Amino acid sequence: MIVVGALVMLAVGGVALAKKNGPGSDVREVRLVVRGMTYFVEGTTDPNPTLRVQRGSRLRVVLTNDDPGYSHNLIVSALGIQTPLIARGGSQAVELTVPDAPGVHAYSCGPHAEMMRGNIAIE
Ligand SMILES: [Cu+2]
Repeated sequence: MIVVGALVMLAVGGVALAKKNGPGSDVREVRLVVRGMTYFVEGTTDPNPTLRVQRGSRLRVVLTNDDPGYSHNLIVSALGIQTPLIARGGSQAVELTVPDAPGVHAYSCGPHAEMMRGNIAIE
């Protein structure tokens, strides 16, 4: 069950994650939007931001493609994430349990990894 809660700002340098509070629900959601061959956290302007997540937590990542003419995906090999390629206007969600081990891992877009890449920091 998912209950929409308040938007919570994490540590400085991190990103806004929507924390969903409710009975039996502690999933944090990060919403990524692709524009101009670049990942953004929805509602922010920091390109290819470092995504900060808590070890052992439940995480939902929603990727939306708002980039005319190009299909994109999201790959985080270390976390076993690989979405299908998404055409403009499409979106895909993945939900996972973050490993219970701090570390920094790369994320990227398969076809455009040279431009579309960043880090996910498990803290
Ligand atoms: Cu791409």
